[in-house]
Amino acid sequence: MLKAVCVLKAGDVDGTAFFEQNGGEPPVRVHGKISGLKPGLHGFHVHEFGDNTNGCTSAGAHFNPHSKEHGAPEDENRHAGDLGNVTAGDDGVANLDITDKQLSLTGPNSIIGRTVVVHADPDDLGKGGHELSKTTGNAGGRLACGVIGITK
Ligand SMILES: [Cu+2]
Ligand SMILES: [Zn+2]
Repeated sequence: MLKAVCVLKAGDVDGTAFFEQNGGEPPVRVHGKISGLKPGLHGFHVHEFGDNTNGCTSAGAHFNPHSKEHGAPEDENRHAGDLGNVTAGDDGVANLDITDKQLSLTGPNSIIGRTVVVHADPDDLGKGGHELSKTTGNAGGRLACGVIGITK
């Protein structure tokens, strides 16, 4: 079992995402929780770089090794890093439970050393008709982020 973890912390936002992959084969399961969010949907992505030197901005764009358009997690045409939205309840807590076929913790397109970002606004999954829909899902500012690291 390959395992990785990411701590997201900024301001009131505090979260942990755990990643697990059995034998290097899809899918990757993501679980954990993020607190301190505004109730509702928040875009949730793996971004290209594990660089937080200038905060979450230096994490770059969505991880997109196959040069595809931004999309929903269930779309074939999506960035590898497109994990859709997390949903915070009235208590501001989002429980993560994602099973994804395009992420990997091994090989040339491993997400180890890249950054997870949780956004201020909902990801429109490429379907919002906004000029940013096909690149970012128009998910707004980067609330908190963290680099994905190997764990035992
Ligand atoms: Cu993002
Ligand atoms: Zn994307």
